[in-house]
Amino acid sequence: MHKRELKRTIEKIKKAKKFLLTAHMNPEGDSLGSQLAMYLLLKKLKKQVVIYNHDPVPNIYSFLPYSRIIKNELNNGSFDVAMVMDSSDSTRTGKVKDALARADCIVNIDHHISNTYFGDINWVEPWLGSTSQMVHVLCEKFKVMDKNIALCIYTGIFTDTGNFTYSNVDAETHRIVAQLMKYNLHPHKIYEGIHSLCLPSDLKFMGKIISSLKFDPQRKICWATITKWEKNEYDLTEVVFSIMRLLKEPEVFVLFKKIDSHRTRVNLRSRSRIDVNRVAKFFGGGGHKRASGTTMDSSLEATEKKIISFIKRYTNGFKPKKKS
Ligand SMILES: [Mn+2]
Repeated sequence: MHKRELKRTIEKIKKAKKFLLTAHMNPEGDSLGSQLAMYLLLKKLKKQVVIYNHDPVPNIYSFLPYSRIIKNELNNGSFDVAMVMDSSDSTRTGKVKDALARADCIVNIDHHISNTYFGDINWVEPWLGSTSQMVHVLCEKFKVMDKNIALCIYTGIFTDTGNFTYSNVDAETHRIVAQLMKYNLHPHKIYEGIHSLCLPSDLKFMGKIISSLKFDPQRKICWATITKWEKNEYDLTEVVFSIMRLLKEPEVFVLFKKIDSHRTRVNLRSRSRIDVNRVAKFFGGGGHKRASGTTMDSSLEATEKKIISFIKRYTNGFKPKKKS
């Protein structure tokens, strides 16, 4: 834990009065969970707090307490502190970036290894599984934990660890979750709320993706290309990866989504050895060692070629075990 930056964050929370909270675009469990937990913490300390996000809250996360207070528009006004949660770069906050300039101090609270240290205070813990876990540290410090905060933090940890299955899960993750469970949370309800919203058309679409999977067994890469990605309320990205992960051998998983004829979204995942943040970074993106992404200004076919050949080179020397 970065003690000095944590201490500076705590001092700011104590001294400042007006707070702006935000996180990255395309909100998910950790960005929403960490913002709402921070909101509730600051409210308990009698602070003025506004949450302002680029995108509306997806329906699947509307169960999070106070999710309705998140604003997508903001009037003029200034802030003592802007807290940017779960964002590797201030540009990832989208239109909120302009409002950040109206704060006296930017506190950057994040766990992405690709973080650019854009804040005045940069509390960045790349080895932690979620930003929500960082907010948990603050809630313990200020002794404000309650059922609503526990639900927000649980959701953030749960989603950013792939339902406690990623390699960023450790004993500490479970210790925290054990504490949160004292607040009478219902993991099965949270799971179903987030994961059981597929439509029959979604499953048919998944079938198409699965039948088009490609493999490089030597380099242990598995990938799919999608020419028509429906942006549904229910984001199928993680579902595709969880299906790919059923395969025993691959180390790297890639999803290529065509945006238009010259733009392609690339999502990367790895199991335990390959640092996909480095791959994404090389192509102008970023993220975590085990989960990252980038958007490229090239066609689906050209992007697929570039990324896969780069990963092949990157994993060169990464030979499958010989059968004895
Ligand atoms: Mn996160």
